[in-house]
Amino acid sequence: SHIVRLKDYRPSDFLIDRVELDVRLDPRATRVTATLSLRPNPKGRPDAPLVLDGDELVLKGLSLDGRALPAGEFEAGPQALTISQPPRQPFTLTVETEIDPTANTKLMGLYRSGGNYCTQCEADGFRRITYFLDRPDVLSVYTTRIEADRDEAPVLLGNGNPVERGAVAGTNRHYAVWHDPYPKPSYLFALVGGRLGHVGKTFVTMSGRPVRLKVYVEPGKEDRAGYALDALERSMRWDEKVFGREYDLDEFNIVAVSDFNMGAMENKGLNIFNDKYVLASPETATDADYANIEAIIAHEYFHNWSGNRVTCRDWFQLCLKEGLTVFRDQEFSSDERSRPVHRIAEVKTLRARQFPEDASPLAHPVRPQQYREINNFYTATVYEKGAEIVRMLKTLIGDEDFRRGMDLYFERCDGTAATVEDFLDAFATVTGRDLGHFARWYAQAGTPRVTVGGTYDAAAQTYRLDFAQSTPPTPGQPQKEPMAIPVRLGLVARDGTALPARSERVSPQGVFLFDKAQDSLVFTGVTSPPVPSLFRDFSAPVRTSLDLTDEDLLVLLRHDTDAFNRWQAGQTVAMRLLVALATGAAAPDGNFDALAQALRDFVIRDAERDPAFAALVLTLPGESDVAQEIGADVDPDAIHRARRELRRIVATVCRDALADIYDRFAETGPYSPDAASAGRRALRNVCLDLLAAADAGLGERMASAQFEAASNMTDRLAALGVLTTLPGAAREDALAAFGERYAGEPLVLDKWFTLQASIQEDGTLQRIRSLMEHPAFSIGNPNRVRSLVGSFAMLNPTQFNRPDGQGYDFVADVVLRVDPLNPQVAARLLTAFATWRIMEEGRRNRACEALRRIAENASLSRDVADIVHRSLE
Ligand code: HT7
Ligand code: ZN
Repeated sequence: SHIVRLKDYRPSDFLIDRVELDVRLDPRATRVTATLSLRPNPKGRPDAPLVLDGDELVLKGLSLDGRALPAGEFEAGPQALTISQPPRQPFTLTVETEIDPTANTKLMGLYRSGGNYCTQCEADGFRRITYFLDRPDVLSVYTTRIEADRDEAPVLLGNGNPVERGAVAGTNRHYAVWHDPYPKPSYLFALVGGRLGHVGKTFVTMSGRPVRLKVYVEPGKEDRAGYALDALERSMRWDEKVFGREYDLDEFNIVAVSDFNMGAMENKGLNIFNDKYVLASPETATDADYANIEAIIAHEYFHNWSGNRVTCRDWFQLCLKEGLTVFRDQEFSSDERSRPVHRIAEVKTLRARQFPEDASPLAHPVRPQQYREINNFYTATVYEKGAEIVRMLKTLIGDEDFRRGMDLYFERCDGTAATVEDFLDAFATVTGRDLGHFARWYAQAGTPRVTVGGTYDAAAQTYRLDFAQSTPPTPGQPQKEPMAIPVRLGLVARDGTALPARSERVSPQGVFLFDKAQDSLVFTGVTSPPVPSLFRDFSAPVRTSLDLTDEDLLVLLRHDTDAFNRWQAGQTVAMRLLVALATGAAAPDGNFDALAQALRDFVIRDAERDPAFAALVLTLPGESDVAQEIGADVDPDAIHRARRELRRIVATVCRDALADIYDRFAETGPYSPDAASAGRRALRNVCLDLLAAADAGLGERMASAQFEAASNMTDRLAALGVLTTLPGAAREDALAAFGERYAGEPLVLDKWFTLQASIQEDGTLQRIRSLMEHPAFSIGNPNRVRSLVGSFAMLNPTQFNRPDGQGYDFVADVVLRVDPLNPQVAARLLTAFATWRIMEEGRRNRACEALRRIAENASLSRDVADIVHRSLE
């Protein structure tokens, strides 16, 4: 099928300055009349035909400057409307289409969710509403009139500011008119009609303008929307303070819907959210849910500047808005919570999602060069690695120049559709630096590996670090150039004191720019043999091989001033042991005890000071992290056994300390989702989990008691999570009780589906098959499919990768079943296969067979066909 290439970009032949939409909502036959003010683009081809995009559209009427167009002057199909001889001066085109929102199971364009009407237009869903130049570099001012039955849709929302509302005489219908003065691309269009409750407040901006904020939810759930509203207000204040960005409309509305392909959508002035990222109460949401809500509310709000006021020229520039906005939401969460704890969480996500993608057949540059289906490029690479690039830029140029560069970027590019070059140019201008080499991060796929060796010269009192880097081949990029890698570093003496890192090649902020294949750095005046602390705060998205002994690493775990590297040191030692255990390589017995004892000392000393951080230190690398580290011929069962064994050893040595914390950290007051309280719960629940690893009987008793007594969802779910790892009646009873208690709560049942899908036992596939018959499960709802089947594929390495191939076959069957309904959800589920090539031969063959079986299907969507073909390449 057709490939779109960055190098083929050319401006649109026509522009649309104004759009007037009249949308008459009806469950099966919604009428859309679009009046488009068109003109030839001076940058376009002078004699080009006008080709408007469409998708499954039925044309009902067409006129040009008020004259109905005769049949011979245009051609209309479901995918395009072509006028071969359009006027060469400005003209008005009126296009009438009819669409069926009830039949729209793809959840792109106008569709229904829980009886309400809503839209999703990014990336190319607007063409499912009306024929249009559906590309991000065509910016228009929209006026939208929405009409609907009063009973069916008492609430009518659009982009921009409300201008008028009223009754339709002689009917039970009413209408609302919205006007958005800011030119925007079609992907930011939205409307909502339905029965909704709301919570709201007024926000006064930095220049004193009042803005009405509202969060709309299913009626009766208003009491669960308060946290989202609060997070919105905090985000708005933060963006003013940290980036100087003020909101620009009279209203800001958020609507929660229960059928949504992704997390949320930043439509101008009318964000639409997956309700999972809005609704929260202590009884139904965990601490992690609260943190996600805060982050996603902030993310979508921040898009108002990074994405909406400055948008993308074409979809290859997706990271321009997504990477930058993830960076902004990460900074917000770090300021609102604990910075080091949040940084560790970011890196865990990057390693769990982006590193595997970058090492897989689906690897692609942060700015891809080509695509078949753009919806498959909303990836961890574009989002998470994209954010890391912005962070590296800030690390290299410093905080002040970063802010000056951001200001210049917003000033220069406001109201335009920009490129990555425009972004980098702003920083090049304020710093006078050439960022050409740095720009390689956008173009070259794959995770660089940096190897570092250190040599101490006692006589000369010098310490030398030898750096080498290489980036593995990725699809279409067999050879790689060296990257510009910022290495934040320091030196630590073996007694734990910080040593000065004197070198003229290290910036005052402690950053060394490593931008060649090999380089060396010599520190002078080093009075004792140091332990290097490298990539502090994870200063670059690379993998590292350091020639540090476990003993050196335990010095860092204990003493490094950089919290990230304290955590990293413990993880590195644990990873070495896990790899040794899983691959049968020798690991001296002493090392297990050394790690376990270091962790015990750490817990006794540091748990009180920062419980959230302690919880992270006590959590060993996950099974998929170990699989990535091994990298080839992976046996997931061996990794599972290894991790269980190391957990048992650590937990046994730390047992008394863990039990002590568990008792001391018992919840007393009422639940509060703040980071400090969440940190105490996180640590206590990690202790519970480890105690169960040391002694299953004790774990079962403690977890059952906590499950019964819990006063909030965080503690109840954590207890149930521990119980699910322990086969027996206690587990089954608790699962049944939980299922009954939350029978009317779909979002809570999603957690219940996920826990059961994650059980690493032979019976899990059967359990999932039965749960697919559960009344709360629905194959058409993305949250349900992801929580039951997606979790199985992504979070259950031993069962998804069963040696008999049944896990692969099951997921392949579900992909084929979902694809005709919702290609985006099917394609995303299929990405679970991306790691198939690192498996041992037997599993590899089974996975390949399952992929081939999918590929052989004649009627695959473009989304699934694209993923399956790239996975097999
Ligand atoms: N910008 C939004 C992306 C998105 C999306 C993309 C494809 C299909 C459906 C979608 N829903 C939302 C979300 C964001 O990154 O803010
Ligand atoms: Zn985004």
